[in-house]
Amino acid sequence: QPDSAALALPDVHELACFRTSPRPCPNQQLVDQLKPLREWRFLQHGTGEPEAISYATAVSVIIGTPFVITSADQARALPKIGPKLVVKIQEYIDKGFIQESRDVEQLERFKVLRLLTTVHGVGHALANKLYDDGTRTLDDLQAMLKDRHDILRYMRFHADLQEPVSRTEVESVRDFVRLQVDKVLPGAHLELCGGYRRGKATSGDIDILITFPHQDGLERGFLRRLVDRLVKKGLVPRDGGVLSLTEAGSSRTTWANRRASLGDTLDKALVVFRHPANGTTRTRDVWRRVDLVVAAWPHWGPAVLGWTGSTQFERDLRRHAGKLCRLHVHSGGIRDKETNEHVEAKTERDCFRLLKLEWIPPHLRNA
Ligand code: DGT
Ligand code: MG
Repeated sequence: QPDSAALALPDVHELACFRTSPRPCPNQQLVDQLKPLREWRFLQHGTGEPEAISYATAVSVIIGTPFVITSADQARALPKIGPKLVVKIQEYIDKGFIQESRDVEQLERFKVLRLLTTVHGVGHALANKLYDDGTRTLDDLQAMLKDRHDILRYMRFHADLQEPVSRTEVESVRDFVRLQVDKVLPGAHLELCGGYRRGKATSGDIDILITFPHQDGLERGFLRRLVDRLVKKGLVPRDGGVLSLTEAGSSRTTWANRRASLGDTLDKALVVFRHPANGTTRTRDVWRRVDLVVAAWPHWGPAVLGWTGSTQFERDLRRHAGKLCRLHVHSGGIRDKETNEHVEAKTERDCFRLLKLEWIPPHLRNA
């Protein structure tokens, strides 16, 4: 097997937290050709399944490859790239496109599953079942899911929520939220995370993290009060605007339980937000998806790190942390796997230091 040393090219690490992943990347056109194939696996198997993850991991390696791939040998020398993918890369090098990718995009099943999963609450499993039962359009979906009142109520926001959100609009929504945050409890710090923080030109939703700097405990109960206020002000519709509200403390009341929990320990509200037209060129208010996440100041670092993404970057980060550092990393904090104790990390840089990683700025985490 050829190795990259023999080809005099830099080694590409198998984990995204050791690579830089810019957008666009040097092999962007190849990556764009592979994206439908990656999505096809997500739609068939779900994002958590090995089939989908291994494909996403391979595409992510290509995103993190710092040179233009010009031969099958170069592709073979990369980690996580299997023989079938090497064949596709060769096809791309020869022809400039990948036929299977074009074919997949034309499949009715692909197009319909893609459409159905744009609806909040419809995952790959339900979408596949609906398709098998004959669902082809959003009208069909609403007819099939007559007893899912959450989904039916949500449909009136759906068209607006499909529009990509520009960076200026993301910032404008943040400013609206900030005004209300200050009314509930002054002194908060807001940070836009997700794709926006990674430099994406447009976002699917708006991820807003909130903390109270140099204070620990002030954030408890804050999110519910904020959401109540947003509803009262008409910025979040009372009827179906709060898609979910989870308070870490409510399900895990004792500190011991909270410490032992593996999942997300942050308070989080997924809402539909009314973005008022005033001050914009629009003539009407529009609906936007906003995730509001509240983190305690001592664990601000892992919260920002966890909500900045990309998903693949987070996945590889957790893998590295668990294997090499014996640490469990999640957006609620970093824990020592042996003692189960939380390790304080106020900033993202603290997290990188704890994980013995070189700093990677957010715009290079588009893995
Ligand atoms: P987008 O919104 O489609 O333009 O792209 P992103 O990259 O902003 O994706 P998004 O908003 O789904 O997620 C942003 C990051 O936050 C991503 O790395 C995963 C993380 N994240 C999303 N949902 C959750 C959650 O429920 N819990 C935790 N801990 N992290 C989440
Ligand atoms: Mg987002």
